[in-house]
Amino acid sequence: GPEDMDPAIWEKVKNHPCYSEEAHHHYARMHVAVAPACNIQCNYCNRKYDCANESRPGVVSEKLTPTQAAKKVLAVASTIPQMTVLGIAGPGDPLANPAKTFETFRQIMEAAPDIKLCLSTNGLALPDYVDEIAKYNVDHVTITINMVDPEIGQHIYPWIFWEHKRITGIEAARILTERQLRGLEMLTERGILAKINSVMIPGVNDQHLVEVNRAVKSRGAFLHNIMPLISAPEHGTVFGLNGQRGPTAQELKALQDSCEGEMNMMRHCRQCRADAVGLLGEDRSAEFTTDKIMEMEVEYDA
Ligand code: CLF
Ligand code: SF4
Repeated sequence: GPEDMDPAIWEKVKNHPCYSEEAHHHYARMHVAVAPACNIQCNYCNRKYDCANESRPGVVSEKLTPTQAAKKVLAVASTIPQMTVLGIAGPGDPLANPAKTFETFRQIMEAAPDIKLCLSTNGLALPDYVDEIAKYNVDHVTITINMVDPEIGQHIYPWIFWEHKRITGIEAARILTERQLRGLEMLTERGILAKINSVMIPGVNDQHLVEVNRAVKSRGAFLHNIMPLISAPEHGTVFGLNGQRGPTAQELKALQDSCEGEMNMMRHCRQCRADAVGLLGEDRSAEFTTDKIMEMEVEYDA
């Protein structure tokens, strides 16, 4: 709440449903799926769920151009007045699609300056784009960080695409962790709030996430969101096909509890879709398909 927070930070979080537990009862967020490409491979990926970069069964999201996305944002904002935050979180990595991501932000910033902009990334390209992120007044950036030890990272990430080459194994994980932590430091230096999402993968990084928590806290992360791997063969993820299990609710809570006190832990994440619309846990995306938006009377010139 406001009593235990720097007023400048409270201004940034008080109506962001992911950054404030209280706000999520009253304020809504939406995602626009403008970012199809990705620059890394995670063993838990199925490109349907985001921010979290998570894996759950579902319907493939409709991919939008920046102009369609801006139109959609205005249509939703005129229908759902509690809509305060626009996030770009996939279905790939927003910073692997920088032209589309930043053109979307530019159009929304011009057409609807009151809407807060939010971004979720795997962090590989983040150090290259922190200045651009600051330029569009993006106040909230989520980095998905699942390890700070390349020995562990090699079991989560089969490859990254980096400087025009595919890199595998420990070397790939080493570059990824360096870039993620440097990106976090750069955000902190600029006063941009950073949230860290981590996917808890039993037997792979579950013990290690306490160390991740310390590493991100010491670099100024505002909030840590440890989420369960959702793994089932029908989801088609590498982990699912390998029979890798997700954590139980008790295991997840025990880990979150052991990190609590070190820093703020998020416990109300709903592992949203790439095109989620509405309050957290509510999905109104079907009301805002491109066909329906085109029929709505929304004033917008790109
Ligand atoms: Fe979206 Fe993510 Fe921004 Fe929120 S979602 S880009 S920070 S506006 Fe939120 Fe959804 Fe959890 Fe993400 S509940 S998956 S933490
Ligand atoms: Fe999939 Fe996201 Fe990982 Fe890219 S960063 S492979 S989109 S989970």
